[in-house]
Amino acid sequence: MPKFQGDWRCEMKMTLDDLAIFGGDSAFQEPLHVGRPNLGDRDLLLMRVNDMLDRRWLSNNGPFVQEFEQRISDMMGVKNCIAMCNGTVALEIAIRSLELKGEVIVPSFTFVATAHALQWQKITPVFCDIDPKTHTIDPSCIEKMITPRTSGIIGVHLWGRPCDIASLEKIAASHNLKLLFDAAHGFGCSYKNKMIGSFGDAEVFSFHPTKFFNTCEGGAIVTNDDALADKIRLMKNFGFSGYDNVIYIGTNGKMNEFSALMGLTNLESLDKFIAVNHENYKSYERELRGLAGVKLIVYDQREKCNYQYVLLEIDESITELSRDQIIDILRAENVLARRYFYPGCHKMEPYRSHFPQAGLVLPETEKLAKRVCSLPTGTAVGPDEIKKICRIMQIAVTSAPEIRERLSGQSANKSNDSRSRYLPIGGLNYEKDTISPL
Ligand code: T4K
Repeated sequence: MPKFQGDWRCEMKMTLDDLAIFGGDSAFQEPLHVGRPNLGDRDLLLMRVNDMLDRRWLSNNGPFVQEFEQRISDMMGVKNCIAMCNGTVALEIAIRSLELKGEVIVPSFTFVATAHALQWQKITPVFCDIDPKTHTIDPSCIEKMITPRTSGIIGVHLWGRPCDIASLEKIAASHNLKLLFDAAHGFGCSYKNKMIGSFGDAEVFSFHPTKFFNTCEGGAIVTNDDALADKIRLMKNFGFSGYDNVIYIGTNGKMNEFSALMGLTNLESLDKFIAVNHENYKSYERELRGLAGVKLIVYDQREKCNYQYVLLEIDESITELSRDQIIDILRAENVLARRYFYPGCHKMEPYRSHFPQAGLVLPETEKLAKRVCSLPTGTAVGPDEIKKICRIMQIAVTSAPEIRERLSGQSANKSNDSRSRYLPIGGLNYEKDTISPL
């Protein structure tokens, strides 16, 4: 049985038999999730809750929402912020207010909400490949996808790393297309030293609990276009312009007062959240350095960054273990690593039925979707947990041939047993649960 050298504490795993997937105790008693919410000062939060209750003003452009919108505008250096009930509805309203129609070019490598926000309004998402270096939409692939039906481009600042905004602006201007950014991951990040939030015709944030900054549920559209902002304000409130006067078709996209006060409170701790994320990122970088076939994504040190995603690219041809095998090993240890954003929107319904050949023009998306693995970070983990997680990865990768052999023995033995013994941790059957049709 191989032994492993290095600096580990007493609970550190040392041999293959220590791995939970082969019968050892799980490294963590409680699951370590990707996307645990960052929470600000509880006393301040409760004081604001009391204010809200005293005022009995719970929604409909209340004082906390107004204060929240002003704070975000000031932070981003953008003229208008319209707070919303979540990022998906914010995307839908942004798309509608920009009068996008026909076809819109989007990356397939994103959370499915980006594509759904279009499809929901009977607009065809045309999936574009990504630049493998940045994971964001590849501007050099866009022009050949433009048709007479194309009305816009949506770039996604994935993992908080900005798109190649300058190139996208150039393409949009030369083809008279609208440019919208899904900035769900981009809160607190910058591009060329300007905060994300003021680019394109509009940008959309998500403030979901899994995001670096949350308002329970929430989102916002930010834009420097005053006329567009007026339209968005109407649309998110049924089209009401004063009592009894509806001047536009609208929906209910309003943020409520609790979300806004949660946001105001969390905003006061942003620097702390970033510092923790950054320290965690540096710990992962240190602990994984030199591990062949495992690459941690890099953030541009010249820019502001929220370090919310500790994302690995696993090159199976070097690790000799697939990304999924490594995730299985981690999950057995209660480290609930995720495959964001496998398998790519084009392989989810309804898109895979609409465009069964889409993969042919998405080679980088398909390659990356098989490699990514997102690890826990945020205020719920620290250096000790990270050391343990990385130790598990080291054992896995340095003993790949033996692990593969044991895993294939296990799956042979499992043929009479419908569920793996470590599945109850997440209960996830990847292929079945993640791409089952509607
Ligand atoms: N565009 C992009 C690029 C996005 O990433 C998203 C959302 C959107 C648009 C749409 O914005 P929203 O409409 O959501 O505001 C999650 C989120 O539901 C989703 O908001 C997010 N992206 C996406 C990346 O992740 P799941 O399926 O991973 O969520 P779930 O329930 O598995 O939670 C993830 C982990 O977080 C779990 O391991 C547990 C932990 N967690 C979660 C919640 C909700 C907590 O510890 N506490 C919590 O309250 O989709």
